[in-house]
Amino acid sequence: SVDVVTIGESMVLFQPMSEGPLPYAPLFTRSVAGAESNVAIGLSRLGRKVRWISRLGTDPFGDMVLSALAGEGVDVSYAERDSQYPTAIFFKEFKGYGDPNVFYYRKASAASRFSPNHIKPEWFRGARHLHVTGITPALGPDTADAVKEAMVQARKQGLTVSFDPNLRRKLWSEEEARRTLLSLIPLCDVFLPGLEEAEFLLGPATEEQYGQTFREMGPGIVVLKLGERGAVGFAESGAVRVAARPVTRLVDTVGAGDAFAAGFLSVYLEGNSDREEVFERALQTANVMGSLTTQFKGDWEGLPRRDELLRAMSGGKDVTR
Ligand code: KDG
Repeated sequence: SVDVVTIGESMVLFQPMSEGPLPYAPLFTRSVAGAESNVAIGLSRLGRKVRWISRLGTDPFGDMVLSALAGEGVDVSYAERDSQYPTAIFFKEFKGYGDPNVFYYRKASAASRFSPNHIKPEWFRGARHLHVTGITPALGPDTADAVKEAMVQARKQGLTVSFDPNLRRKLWSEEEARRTLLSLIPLCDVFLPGLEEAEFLLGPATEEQYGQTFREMGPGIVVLKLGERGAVGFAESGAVRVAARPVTRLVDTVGAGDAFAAGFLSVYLEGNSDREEVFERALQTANVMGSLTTQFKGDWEGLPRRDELLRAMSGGKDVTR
C-alpha cells in the first residue's frame, strides 16, 4: 500500500549547461521533471511510499521518465503508455537571475490525452492521500474532467486530497484557468496557492481574506506561499505564519513549490495537523524544502533525505569528510 498517489505529466527536461539566451546554448544536460513527480520524489526521499501515475509515449523518453522515477523509489507501476502520442519534453533558459524561462513541447503529448475514463479505482485502493495540480487540467481537452474524476474517486475511497493550482499561463487562457482552478478547489482538503495565484483567482485582498475565502469554498487547510516572506497557513484552529529560511545561493526557482508541497504533506500525513504545533512544523518543513531545492539546478535534484532535512531544520552543519 502507498501513502500518497499523485497524477500528472512528467517530461524529459533539457537544461543548457551555460547561462544566456537559448538559441546560443550548444550543450544541454538531460533530466526528468513535472510538478507532480517532483512532489513524489520529495516525499519518497523523506521515506514516504508514493505512487506516481501519468501517460507516456511508447518512445525511449517514456522509458527514461519511468526509470528516473523508479530510481527515486517512486511506484510507477500504474503509469500508462500510449503508442499514438509522444512523451513531452521541455527546456529551461537560465538568464542568470530569478526564474528561468520555460519552453514546453507538450501539445498532443500522451498525458494531454488523459480523460475521465482513464481514472481507475484501483489506483487509490489502500492509499491515504491524493495530490494533484492545476497543470494537468490545462493540458488537453478532457484533462480537467480527468482531474476532477480523480479527486472525486479518491475522496469516495476515503483519501484526503491536496491541490496546488500551479498556474502556468503558457498553457491556457486566463479565463479558462481561473474558472477551472476555482471549480476544483471545493474537491480538496488542502489547498496550496502562491500569493500571486490567490490574487489571480480572487482579485486583490488581504492574506487573511484569501485564507478565509478559500476555506469557505471547501478545503479545511489553506496554505498561502509568500516566497521570501515564508508562508501563512489557515486551518480550523486559526492562522499560523512562518518565516522563510534564507536562500544562500539562488540557482533555479523551478520546483520550489513542489518541494514545499512535499514538505508540507510529509508532516500532514503524520496526522493531527489541526494541532497548532503540528501545523506550524508542517509549514516550517515546507519552507525549508522549498529553499533547499532552489540552490541547485534542476527541479528536484537538490531535495533532501530525511536526515539532511532534519539537519537543515536544526541549522546543523553537514559532515562531509
Ligand atoms: O513545478 C515545476 C514544474 O513547473 C516543472 O517541472 C514543469 O511540470 C512542469 C510544468 O508543467 O510546468
